[in-house]
Amino acid sequence: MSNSPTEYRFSFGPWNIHEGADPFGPPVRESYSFDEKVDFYRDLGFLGIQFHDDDVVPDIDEKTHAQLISRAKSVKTQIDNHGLTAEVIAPRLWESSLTIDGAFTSNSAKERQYALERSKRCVDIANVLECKNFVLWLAREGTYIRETKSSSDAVGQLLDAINALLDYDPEIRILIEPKPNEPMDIAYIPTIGHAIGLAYASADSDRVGGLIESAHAILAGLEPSDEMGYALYHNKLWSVHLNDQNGLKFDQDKAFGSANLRRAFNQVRVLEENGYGRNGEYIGLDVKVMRTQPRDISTKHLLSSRRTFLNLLEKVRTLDRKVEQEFIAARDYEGLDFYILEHLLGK
Ligand code: 3MF
Ligand code: MG
Repeated sequence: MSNSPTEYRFSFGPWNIHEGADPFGPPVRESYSFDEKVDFYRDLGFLGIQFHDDDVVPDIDEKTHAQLISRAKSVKTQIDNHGLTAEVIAPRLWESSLTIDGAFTSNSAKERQYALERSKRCVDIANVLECKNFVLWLAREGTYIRETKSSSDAVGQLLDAINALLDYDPEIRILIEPKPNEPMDIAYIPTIGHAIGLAYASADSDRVGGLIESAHAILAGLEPSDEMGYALYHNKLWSVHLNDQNGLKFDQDKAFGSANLRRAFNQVRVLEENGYGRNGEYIGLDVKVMRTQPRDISTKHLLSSRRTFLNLLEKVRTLDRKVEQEFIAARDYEGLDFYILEHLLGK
C-alpha cells in the first residue's frame, strides 16, 4: 500500500435532496428535477452518484427493453458531461404492488419472479452506466409477524436470487446493505455479519460484499465502526452510507457526526487505518435534510456531512500516535479517553 494519503471521493443519491414529507405530513418544498440535481453534484464537492434503477429510467416497469437501454444511454452521456460517475445502482424493490409481501422472499412465486426480472433489468442499466456495483438494500425481506414465512427458507431464496444475478452478469459485484428494521418489523439480513454470511455461501463469494450505513448499524444496537472493521477484515467493505442516528427510533439519516461526533470519528478512523478508498471505494452519504429547511438551502446537510468527514479525517491524521501508544502500553485507557476528547475539541 502506498504511503501517500488517500484522496477520498464522495457520493450521494438523488433521494438525499428531497421535499421533506414524513409519515405525518406532506412535502414542504418543491422538488428539484433529476437534471437539476445532477447539476448540483460537483459544486457540492461530489463525484459519484448513487442510483436507483428508476432514477435512471422513470416508470421502469412500463418501459420496453429498448426504451430502457436508450434512456440509460442518455443518462450516461449526461453524467459523463458533468464528469460524474455512477458509483452504485440498486433496484428499487420496495414500491411496486408486486413487492408488498417482500421481493425475493415474497410468499408468491410470481412476485419473486418479478423481483428477479426487475433486478436483471437493473443490471442491464448498470452495464450502460459502466457501473459494476449493484446494491441490494433488502427493504421488504422480513416480516411483520414471524408466522408468515420461514426464516430458513428466506435465506435460500435470497441466495438463489444472488446466485441468479451473479450468473446473469459475470462482472457485476453485489453489495448487500443490511438494515435491521423499517419498513419491516424485523428484517432477515440485519447486520453486516449476516450479509457476509450470504456472500460466503454464494456461488462466487469474491463478487458479493457489503455496504454499511451508520444509522442501520446503530438501529441494530451496534457500533458502526466495528461493523466496518468486520467487513474490512474480510475485504468486503465496498461502500458506506455515512450518516447519524440519535438513539433507537425511526431511521433518521441525520448529517454525519451530528448526533455523536466521537462515533463519527471512529468511523473515519477505521476507514482511514484500513486503506478504505484505495481500491476506488467512495465515501457515500445517505443523509436527510431537516423538514424545516427552506428549499434554496436544502443541500446543506450534504455539504456539512462531507466537511465533517474531512474535519474528522484531519483529526485522525493529526492524532499523536506516540502518545496514543504510551497510554495503551500503560493500560491508561482513562488517559487515552481524555486525550481523544481534548484532541477532538482542539485543545
Ligand atoms: C434505507 C436506505 C436506502 C438505501 C438505498 C440503496 C433509500 O434506509 O438506506 O435508501 O441506501 O436504497 O439502494
Ligand atoms: Mg442507505
